[in-house]
Amino acid sequence: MARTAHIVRETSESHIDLELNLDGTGQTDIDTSVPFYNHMMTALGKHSLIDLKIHAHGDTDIDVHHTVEDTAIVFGEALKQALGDKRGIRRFADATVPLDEALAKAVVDISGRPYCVCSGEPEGYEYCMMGGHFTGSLVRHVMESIAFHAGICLHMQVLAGRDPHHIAEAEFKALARALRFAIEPDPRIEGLIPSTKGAL
Ligand SMILES: [Mn+2]
Repeated sequence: MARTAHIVRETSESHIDLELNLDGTGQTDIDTSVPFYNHMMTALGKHSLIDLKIHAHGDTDIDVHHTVEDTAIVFGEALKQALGDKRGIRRFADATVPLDEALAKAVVDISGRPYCVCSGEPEGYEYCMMGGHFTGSLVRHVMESIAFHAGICLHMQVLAGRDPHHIAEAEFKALARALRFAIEPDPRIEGLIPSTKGAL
């Protein structure tokens, strides 16, 4: 069965049209109207090997917050939908990714239980502005929104870093790499659900 999803979400604050294919090659078509976020979501698609199309716009004249958060919510929902009953996946994975001086580690469990723990951001990271419009605080907000709406457990640790752009990009790439392996079919358990409960 194709592991794909297409979700359109419209509110008074944003319009999100998102399509993904978990068994892709990392092809992306990302236009969220938020340049720095385009860069991050492109990296997420590229390094997770998820084909990802996102066309989003919203009330960015107020602040990019709504459009960024709502895009993350829809990405999480689409991930959950495309995973279906999670049959045959590896389920657990971790990845530690550097970007020059920055180093981020992501650990995921495609558990069906939403949880997110983020740690290690350097002092003041949340107030840093990237691309003139994207604050460091949004990185954790995006991670939480994805985890909660996908129904996955995500631990994100910033292990090192000074430049906020490097730190954010290492976090998105670490998530991408961890997701890539966690959602990948495990040939040793073909068709089985990787849980002693028999359901995820
Ligand atoms: Mn918010």
